Amino acid sequence: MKRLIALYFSFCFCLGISYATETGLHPLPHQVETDGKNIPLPASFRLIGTDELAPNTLRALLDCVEDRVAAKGMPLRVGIRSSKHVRKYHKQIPQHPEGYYLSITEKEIVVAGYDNRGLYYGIRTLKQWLEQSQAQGRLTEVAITDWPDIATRGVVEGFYGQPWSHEARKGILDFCSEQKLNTYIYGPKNDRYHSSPHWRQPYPAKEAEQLRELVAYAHEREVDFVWAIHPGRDIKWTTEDRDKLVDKLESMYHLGVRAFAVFFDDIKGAGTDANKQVELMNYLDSCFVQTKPDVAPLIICPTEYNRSRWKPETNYLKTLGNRLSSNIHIMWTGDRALSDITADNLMWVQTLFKRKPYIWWNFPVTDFSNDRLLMGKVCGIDSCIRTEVSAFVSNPMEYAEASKLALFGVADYTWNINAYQAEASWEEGIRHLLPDAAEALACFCRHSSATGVEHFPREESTCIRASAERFLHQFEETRDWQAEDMKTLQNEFERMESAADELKVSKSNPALIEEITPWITAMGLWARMGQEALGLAEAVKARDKAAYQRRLAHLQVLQRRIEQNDSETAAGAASIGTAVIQPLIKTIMQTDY
Ligand code: LTM
Repeated sequence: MKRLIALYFSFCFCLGISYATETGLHPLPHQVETDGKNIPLPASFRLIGTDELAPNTLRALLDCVEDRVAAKGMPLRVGIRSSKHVRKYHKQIPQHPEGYYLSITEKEIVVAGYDNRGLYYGIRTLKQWLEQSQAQGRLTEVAITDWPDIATRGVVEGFYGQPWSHEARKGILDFCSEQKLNTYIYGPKNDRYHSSPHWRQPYPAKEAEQLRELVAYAHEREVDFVWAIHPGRDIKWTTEDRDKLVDKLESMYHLGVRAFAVFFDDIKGAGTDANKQVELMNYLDSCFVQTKPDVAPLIICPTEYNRSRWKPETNYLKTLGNRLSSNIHIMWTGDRALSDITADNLMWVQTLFKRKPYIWWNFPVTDFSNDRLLMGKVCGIDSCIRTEVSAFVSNPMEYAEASKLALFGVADYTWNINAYQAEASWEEGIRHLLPDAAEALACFCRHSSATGVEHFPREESTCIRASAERFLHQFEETRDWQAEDMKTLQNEFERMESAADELKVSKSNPALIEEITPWITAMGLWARMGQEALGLAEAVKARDKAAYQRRLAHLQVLQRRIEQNDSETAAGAASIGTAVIQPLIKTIMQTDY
């Protein structure tokens, strides 16, 4: 008899990451049924239904079976709900856009999508299942019924600072496709053709060609590419500027773009006029979007894009809510720019917007302090987003590879909210990002997750926080401590030092290691500082002046090396361990002998 697999999760232990979901599939599917029966791994597949497949789906299928297609072999039947090839499975297909049914038995493999994208995602899941089976040397019978909780989910490249490179964007689109994120919004603030001064002009030939390639690349991977314009810094509310904006959108349409957004965030002056913004948006809707059958509904990022920016006296948000065409989406970041997404806030804004907000979540973005890497868990998003938002996109760091850890969590959460377990998803994301040194990366991430922003705190170094606090308190009061706390701290500093070494020689994701090398170096140095600082405390306790001076001198050398590493980092510094580790070490160093 079949049993429904419960998706089990482990808790994260400071000592390392282990376990994850029982299925190993990500994002977590909604229903996985298996009797645990193993069947032989097929050497080849006989494909049925390929005559009706959309090109992207066929490409995904061929990528999944690689060179194992043959006239004889395991039947692999594919189709969308209207296809004759999967008629028998019609009842099993979930009635959700982008949903799919996947079944593996000894007789045949079936992937049946509600629609094209559902079928594409089903094939993606099959690929994961087959890869896992290959690694384990056995294939297990299974039936998966699956669909996304949030219809529109993905990434908004909307940060200040160095925009992502063309290659980094392609990597993000690959990642979105694998993790079933269906939206990528292009809107880097420092692209002068997205914002001022050049938003009125078409892209120069080279950039235009790259964007054309990127749009096609996204399309092939079933990711909707949205191009955003940010005209509000110097827009004039004239027919001339309006026509220039339409011309620019038209030029992007010719590059293949079929979805558009207009951002009015972070501007002052004339551009902030709600009535003028509405008139422009409604004009774009009726005279551009509605005249093209293949263009998606518009998106606006308002000037008052969170509750702390709300000025009731201006009636700005009310005007948008009342006057914007009902099919235009309105973006929203929550209570503040950097914010959890709470039920209260979503209910509140809906009454003004007269529609569900399109969430722009500012995590893991670090443009407000890009000396940090936010490598912590995805948390703080109320589960009511399942019904109360029209979309959910996350604004990442300028470090594309490192951002994938948070995006992995966003993909997991927005796909299957009930099953989401922040810690387990974070662990799995780490394994996905750096399989050959996952434990070392977990150690790194544990100490690199504080935002430094009081109203948007994120946990850091939780595995030593209590010991560090107790240690400091007792040390300051009595020049003594509990042996257990000393041991915990020593162990963690040793682990950090060896994790830094391990990360530097890991091979499974060179792009990630290149991006985060300054922070890895910083972790290694702070780990050594930590060990020396504990030695300094011991010298104080033992009243050993010579040892104290030796330790202090070494700490000062290490401090200079950290400063040197900071000065060699493009961001100006590579900050790590800011919440617990640095305060601990600095306080010990400042203690009088
Ligand atoms: O969040 C929005 C709508 N605008 C800006 C972003 O461009 C920026 O990346 C984030 C984080 O600093 N904050 C904003 O206010």
